[in-house]
Amino acid sequence: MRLDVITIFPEYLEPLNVSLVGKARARGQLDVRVHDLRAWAHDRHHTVDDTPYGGGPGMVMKPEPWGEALDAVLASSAPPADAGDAAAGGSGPVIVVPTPSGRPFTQELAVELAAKPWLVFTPARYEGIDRRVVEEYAERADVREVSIGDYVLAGGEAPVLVMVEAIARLLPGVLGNAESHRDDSFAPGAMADLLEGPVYTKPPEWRGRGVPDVLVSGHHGRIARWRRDEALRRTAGHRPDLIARCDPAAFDKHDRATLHSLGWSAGSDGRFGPPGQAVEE
Ligand code: 6GU
Repeated sequence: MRLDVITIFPEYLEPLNVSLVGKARARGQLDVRVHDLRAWAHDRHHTVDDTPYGGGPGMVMKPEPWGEALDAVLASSAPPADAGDAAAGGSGPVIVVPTPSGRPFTQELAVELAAKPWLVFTPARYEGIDRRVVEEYAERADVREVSIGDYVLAGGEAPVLVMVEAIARLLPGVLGNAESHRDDSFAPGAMADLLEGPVYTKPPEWRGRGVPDVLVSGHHGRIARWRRDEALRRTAGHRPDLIARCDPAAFDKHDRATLHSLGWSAGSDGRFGPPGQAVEE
């Protein structure tokens, strides 16, 4: 997979040389190219921002440097002769525009993007990029405006690090153990969208604290059941919205008993609701 990142802070992307992503690069599984946006700003001060039309606080990133940068990066790989139209899902890159006003970055989107051959990230600073840039490239490429969560960061570089790590670990051969992401929290279909419960390793006693007996019992069935109950407990506590959203058919008899023991009950549509939520008669 090829990844291009266009930024005014190339050094912010240094962590892409470390750990899982760094190793994937060293092995040739990832071709990462970080570009300095200011290389395409031609005035003496390499200006990339200007005041917003309509007034208001902050600055807006000028369209010209982004246009030249994206033209150069997109032209740096000639599509195969039989390539379809990029906007229609051909061989061109997916352009990922990090912005707090984008669609949520989810595990589902990570899986979708991990299947693409080429991603171009355009992390912005200031109040964002002149709107015409997204409009222009949406005519030539698959452009996704994406947010990593409901909080505001000073720029899109940290979100790029987050998204690249989530995507890279899904690439074949990057994680090592092919089983490793089957049980991920949020892995489609895995533990039916439950959070993962607690984990333990040696020593068997640490500062007077033991390990749940079931985990050293050797009973694989009981261990699987315990893990599922812990996942239900954790999810009910930290992300009640995920339980409420679950298809009731995803819960077996024991799941129902566990949820009931946590004070959850099924409504008229069969979906589980949290303790204290009125259940219609
Ligand atoms: Cl993608 N960018 C910025 N600046 N803030 C964010 C974000 C992105 N996602 C959540 N907050």
